[in-house]
Amino acid sequence: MFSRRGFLGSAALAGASAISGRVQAASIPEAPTMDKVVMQPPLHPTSGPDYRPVVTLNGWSLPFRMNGDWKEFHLVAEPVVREFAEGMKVNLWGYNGQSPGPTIEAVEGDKVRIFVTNRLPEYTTVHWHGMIVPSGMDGVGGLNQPHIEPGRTFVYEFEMKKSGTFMYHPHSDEMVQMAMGMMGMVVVHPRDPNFRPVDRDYVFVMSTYRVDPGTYLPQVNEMTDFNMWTWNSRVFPGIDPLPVRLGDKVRVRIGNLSMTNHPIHLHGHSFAVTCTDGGWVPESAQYPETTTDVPVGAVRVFDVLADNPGDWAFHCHKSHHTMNAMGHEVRNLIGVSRKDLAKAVGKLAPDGMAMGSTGMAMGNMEMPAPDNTLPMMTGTGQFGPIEMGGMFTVMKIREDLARDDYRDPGPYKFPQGTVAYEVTAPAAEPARQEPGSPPMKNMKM
Ligand SMILES: [Cu+2]
Repeated sequence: MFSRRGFLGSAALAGASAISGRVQAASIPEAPTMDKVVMQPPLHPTSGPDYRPVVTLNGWSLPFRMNGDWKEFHLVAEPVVREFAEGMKVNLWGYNGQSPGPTIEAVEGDKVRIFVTNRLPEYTTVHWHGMIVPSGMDGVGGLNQPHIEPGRTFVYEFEMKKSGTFMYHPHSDEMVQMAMGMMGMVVVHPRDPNFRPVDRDYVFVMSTYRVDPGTYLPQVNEMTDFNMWTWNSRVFPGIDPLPVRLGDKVRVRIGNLSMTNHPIHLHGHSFAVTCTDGGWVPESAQYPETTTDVPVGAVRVFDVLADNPGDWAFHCHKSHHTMNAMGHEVRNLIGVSRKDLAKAVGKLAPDGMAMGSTGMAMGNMEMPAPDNTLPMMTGTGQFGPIEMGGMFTVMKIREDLARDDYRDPGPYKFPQGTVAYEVTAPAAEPARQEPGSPPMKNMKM
């Protein structure tokens, strides 16, 4: 799980209290840190009102401590190494050991005190996206507060005015710090546990990076040409599956702090968007969808009844977002004869490869890859190559999962006779319509 580190000595403490001046705390709370990239079990509340905690894909929730009637958290902004998927590690900036930072969970009406310590080489702030806070707590450096210089700790204090799903990120050298992975989610549970309860509650934030093959650092000045499309700074096949018990009501909360929109699609079901970063969508305004677009700088939350067992793809519907580091200069060669092409490509780039003349399926292809990058299309299922990357994972709906069991149940055991199959028998002559003839005229029934 997480480790606790003795965080601040007395010198830092004195500095911190000089900045905030109003902290009643005897000490700054310890800052837990995470060294794992797999989904941690939900953090059930140990005090205050009850709620069903969320689980963060490839992430965790930040533990808090009570100090009187204040809930106290401690975020540490710092350089981290994040594994995008096995075979690729990237130097990012994040919080408490990982990028994105831990999910902050609280309850509507809670008074929270969030300590932010800056361990970055430049100043930072934290903005609480979508949350109704006093202006001086809004975290826009220069506008609402002085920037937090390296080595300093600031305190944000506010009441959780409304329940819902929100985000946090710096408002200080924002382009660089967000391109480096500084972000996280905030979930505020309704005070009434009977308000739209669900059985499983997933949360993640989307971000994009340009990390050239063979390098370890995102290009922070990139504006449009990203090549790593991530959910919680992970790409398929590194993204956790979403295990679900058949019949569960499931909530999925999705934040978007990338620089483009993502149409998120779930197979096998229809769902309704029930919440945005602005608040809960009234039931009368909800409608069924299978894909919902998550705009830049927004949150979309959908609720779905998991009534269809199986392995269901769950992904961004922009097909270049379900790929990893791709070469953009690959030409479309479908239908082009390979004969002269191989010669031409060989002359230009001895190690080059051309897109196949029947498509790009790579199931049977083996190529040397440069250091620290990932294949464009990858992953293997029980029937062969999946050929995905980026923003793709699987919702695994099973009858035999326990209530709070989030372990990967493995591949779906398809009931006999329920999988699409090859036909080898000769085609019979079916009754068919003649072009131009009235419907059914020549049909022999
Ligand atoms: Cu996308």
